[in-house]
Amino acid sequence: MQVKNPKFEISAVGAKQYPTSNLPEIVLVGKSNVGKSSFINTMINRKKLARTSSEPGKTRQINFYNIDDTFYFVDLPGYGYSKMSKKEQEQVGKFIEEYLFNRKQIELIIFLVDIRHSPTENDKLMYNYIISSGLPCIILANKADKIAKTKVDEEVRKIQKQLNPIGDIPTYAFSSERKIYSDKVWEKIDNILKES
Ligand SMILES: Nc1nc2c(ncn2[C@@H]2O[C@H](COP(=O)(O)OP(=O)(O)O)[C@@H](O)[C@H]2O)c(=O)[nH]1
Ligand SMILES: [Mg+2]
Repeated sequence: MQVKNPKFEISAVGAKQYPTSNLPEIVLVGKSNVGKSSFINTMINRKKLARTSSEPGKTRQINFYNIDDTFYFVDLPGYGYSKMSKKEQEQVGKFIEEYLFNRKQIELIIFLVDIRHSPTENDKLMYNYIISSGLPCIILANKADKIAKTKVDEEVRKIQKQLNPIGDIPTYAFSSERKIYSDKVWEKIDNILKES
């Protein structure tokens, strides 16, 4: 897809503020700082439409980006930010789960993990929650530019083995710094949108 006019639509702090249109939603899920907002910017070729931060854990809202009135990229708050109090972490967790559980127009979850590390306990909990809700999902091993090119495939396989040993969830490398990885993801999104 050639994105022409992506727009930030709303930063929702509760379900009442979600967009009322029925456009399909493609949702970024992953821990704080894994690169959810950067993913959106890279895919739509805008440096700063989605707010990225070097200070992890800032986002407590659900941000909706309207992509050419065709679908939304939905940027969820990150989980597992250790500087947030337990109570805050619980509140964020509930907000995420309520959205994922109730929102009917979710067509795809893009689950981001860091290619350099094994998935955390929180990653596993979140991934299992998504799979048990029956939501369609792909896994992206992000920040692939941070490791040697020759290691990328092997690390992607390792991450898939850890999260998805049956091997039925598409798992790809990604990097917000390197365009080459985004083609596969666009292909997947285009297919999903055709079917929705
Ligand atoms: N090298 C590299 N850095 C990245 C990549 N994606 C995100 N980052 C950096 O990681 C930090 C957190 O990114 P952000 O998109 O705000 O993460 P979010 O909290 O998941 O939304 C920022 O400093 C980004 O520049 C990537 O693919 N490669
Ligand atoms: Mg973010």
